[in-house]
Order: sequence, then structure tokens, then C-alpha cells
Amino acid sequence: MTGLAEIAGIGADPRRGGYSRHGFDRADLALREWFTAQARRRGLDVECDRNGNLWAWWGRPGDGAVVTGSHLDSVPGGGAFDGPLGVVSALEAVDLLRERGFTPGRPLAVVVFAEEEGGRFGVACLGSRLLTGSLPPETALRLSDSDGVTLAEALRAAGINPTRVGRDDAALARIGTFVELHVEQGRGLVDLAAPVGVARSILAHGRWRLTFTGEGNHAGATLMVDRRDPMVAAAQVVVAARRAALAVEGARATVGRIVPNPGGTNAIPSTVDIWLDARADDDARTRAVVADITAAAEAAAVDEGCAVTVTQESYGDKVVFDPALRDEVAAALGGVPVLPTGAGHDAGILAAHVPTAMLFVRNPTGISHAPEEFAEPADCAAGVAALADVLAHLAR
Ligand code: HGY
Ligand code: MN
Ligand code: MN
Ligand code: MN
Repeated sequence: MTGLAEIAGIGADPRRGGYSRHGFDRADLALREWFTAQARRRGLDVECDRNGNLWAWWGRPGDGAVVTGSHLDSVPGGGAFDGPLGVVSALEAVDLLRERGFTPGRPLAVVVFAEEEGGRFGVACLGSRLLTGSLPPETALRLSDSDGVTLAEALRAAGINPTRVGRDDAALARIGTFVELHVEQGRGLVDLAAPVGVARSILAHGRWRLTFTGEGNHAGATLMVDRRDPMVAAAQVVVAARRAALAVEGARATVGRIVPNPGGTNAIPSTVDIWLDARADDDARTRAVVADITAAAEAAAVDEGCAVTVTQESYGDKVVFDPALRDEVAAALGGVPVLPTGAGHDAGILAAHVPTAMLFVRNPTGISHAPEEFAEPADCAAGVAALADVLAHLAR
């Protein structure tokens, strides 16, 4: 796709592989500039809302609009499609509708939500959570990145006034229907032999930080029996996460990030932060998995003479997309498959406020949040055509 090729050089991460593009960092700001230029080139009016989300309007902005889009940020070392495919497809769908001579009967906008992955400030879907009021602005503004830069500072540096961040009823009222196109992040559409599908639901999911505190000391001079090593306790969490998720049908638990302090090879750490991502089919199952892992963490801390604190950093209950809209969209596409997903999306946040639907494009690798994430050009084109059909149907 032309749009993906245009941004291929932005935020490439030679060390990790793939892309590292995080909210309001240098790569993200370049991507936001690229989007603004692309939208203006198409004669769309671009604005940045109070929460750093970008909107490009086809026609006059107004209430009850048909809105489509996704995000441009990535996980550390992520793929090229998660997020950007939805943004690029939205712009290309506008082109296609114009080629077809279509004029929207309702306002239509393309949106780019800020920091969807939480790769910099830790909270996923930051822009959509702030917009809908599901994250208090005072909590958000205090979030900081690994260099200690707060969200408030990052926003200010990007020219966004942090004192205006928070629930934006006017912006929300303008969304009549939201449709997000996204690369599929599993093998659902491969198994169904379909290039495009419609989302049914999103697993309940959240992130927790466990901080173990022990005693920093010398790796050579400290006898094994004298240690209070928080890394040993943290290691039990990795094993407990696997065991706890396997005990609950459909649950998933992942430790993808561990940060020891001070982080020297020849030093027993004084503290270890370890992040848990847990998901399951409903709130009760997810909470049960996390309770099980928390109990294991506490027992491991006691065994090692350490302390542990557990902090929920973000959470979203199970999302079931609007069944009437879902069926309408699937029917408008000639009866494409409807499938669930284990991945979170801004669409999942918006679904609690406005009728929301998602389109998935087949991913032959079944891999996501990794450089191998992929979609065939023909399937991307099918996604654009499907999105254009859906937008034409909704904005007729
Ligand atoms: O982590 C997720 O599920 C999403 O891709 N942000
Ligand atoms: Mn993602
Ligand atoms: Mn995504
Ligand atoms: Mn020494």
C-alpha cells in the first residue's frame, strides 16, 4: 500500500527489529505530520482534539458523523500493520469513494488515536480513554515514560495544552458511528479462508505492575543464604502466570517486561518491576487469573524476604460489539465472517459510548506485536474496498 510504503522509514527499530513508535516521540510526531499532510492533500480539514487525537474531516465537522481510523503508534519492536493499516485504509477508502463519485450524506471523518499501545506511558488506548472519560486526566498527566518524562510534559512539547485533557463530550457527540479497520492478530481469517471479517467481541483484559523490593547487594560477596533477591521472587510470577492462565479456559497471561533496578550484571537488584498482561472471556475469569498470580507473587515475596505491591495500570471489561451494527456491516459486505479477538482496540473503548464496529484483514502469519506481522497487498485492497462499502452504507 502506498501509505504504508511512505511511512516505512519512520520509527524503524534496527536493534529490536520492526518499529518502535510511541506516543508523541520523534517517530510518532513524524507520523502525525505525515497524516496531516496526507489529509490536507485530499482537501480534508485536520484538527487535533484536546486529548491529542487527530481528526480529518470530509465536509463540515458535525454531530452524528461516520468516523473511521485507528492508531499510528506501535509496541516496542512491533509490526508495520497494527494501527497504520487502519489509518492508511481509511484515507484510501476516502479516495475510492470519491473515485466512485460518492458524496457523504453525513459528516465523515478519519481519526488517529494517540498512544493506543501504551508503549510509552503504560496505559493502552490513552487517547480514546481520555476522550471518553474512562481515564481521569489527573492520573494520566502524571504517567511517565522510562526517562521520567510525564505525559503532561510530552503533550506540552507536542504543542498540546495538558490542562485541557479529559472527557470531551463535544468530540464524542460528533461520533455517530465508529468503524475501525485492523490487521487480524491471530489466524482466525486464515482458518476461515476469508480476506476480511467483522469483529464480534474483545476479551476482558488489563495490565498490572508488580514491584518486588529486596536488598541490593554484591553478586560475589553476598552468600546465597544471606540474599533477599527480588529477581528470584519475580521469576515465580512468570511461572505462575502460565499456570494460572492454563487453569482458566480461554485465559491468557503474559510477562513481557521485567525491569531490575539498578540492573547491573554483578549486582543483586534492590527492586524489580514486572508487568503482567492478563486476559480472559469475562471480568470474573480475568480477575480470578490475576488473583491467583497475585497470591503466588505474595508467597514468593515472603519466601525470599522481600515485599511486593501490585498495581492495576489499566483495565477494560469484555466488549461485545453492537450486534445490530455488526450484522448490518457483515451483510453490507455480502456476509463476511464474524469473529472474536483477544486484542484490545480504541474501538473497544468507544463501544461503550457509540455504535462501533470493526473490520479485520487476514494476517497469513497469524503473528502480531512482532516484525513478522503481515497482510497480503490483495487482502489490504479487499480491506479498503470493504471499508469504503461500509462507509458508503453508513453515510448514505
Ligand atoms: O495490546 C493489545 O491488545 C492492543 O493491540 N493494544
Ligand atoms: Mn497492538
Ligand atoms: Mn492496534
Ligand atoms: Mn566491585
